[in-house]
Amino acid sequence: MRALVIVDVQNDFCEGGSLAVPGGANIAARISEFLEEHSGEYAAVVATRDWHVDPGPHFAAASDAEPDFEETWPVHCLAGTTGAELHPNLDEEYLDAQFLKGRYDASYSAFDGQLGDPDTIHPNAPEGTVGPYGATAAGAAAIEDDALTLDEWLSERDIDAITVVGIATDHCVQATVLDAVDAGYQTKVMTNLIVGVSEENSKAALDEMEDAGAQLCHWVHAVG
Ligand code: VGL
Repeated sequence: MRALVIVDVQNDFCEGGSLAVPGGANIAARISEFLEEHSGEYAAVVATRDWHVDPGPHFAAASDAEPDFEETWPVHCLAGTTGAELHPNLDEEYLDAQFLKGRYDASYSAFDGQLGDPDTIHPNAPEGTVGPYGATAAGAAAIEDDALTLDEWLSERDIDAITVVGIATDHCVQATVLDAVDAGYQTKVMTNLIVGVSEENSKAALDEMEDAGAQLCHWVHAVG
């Protein structure tokens, strides 16, 4: 059984966000079109979200430096804030679960994610902000201590194959695909439903994913 894993289609990674990847908003819309046609072919559809509170050197601001856009980044996707919301072009109605990653580290891979409930305001949610950048305390608390990992959640559903789409080809998509292959999933990447930070690094990332054993494929939109 196969799941679709939608990686980090969040406001901060799209136009207008703090770490905007050009083409992000368009990819969000294309993924929604794909879901409309094909969501029924997947045993599950899940989304990941970067969900930072204080991820150490992942934020250049931690060392008062400028981001290099390869290993250090502008502040982005703070837990509980607008920048960490799924982009409005992504149709959430198809999502079976969301996995949150990176509260206290970089966590590029979806397999670092844990099941979370980020958009529900719980009556006992803590108030105010937490950490140096303004993540909300409620957001930081949106992952239960014993929350399932993505791998556990997929295994419980006998899912042994995944297709990956989303942002960014040369970072979180790549890390997710390489981890998926390592964990034994039959892994596909849909090359026209991803977008990268750097064109050159994205090409290299796709080569690396293919060399690792992932299958590159693309969505052929139904005509008419
Ligand atoms: C990502 C850079 C920094 C991603 C996350 O989602 O690919 N890229 N943090």
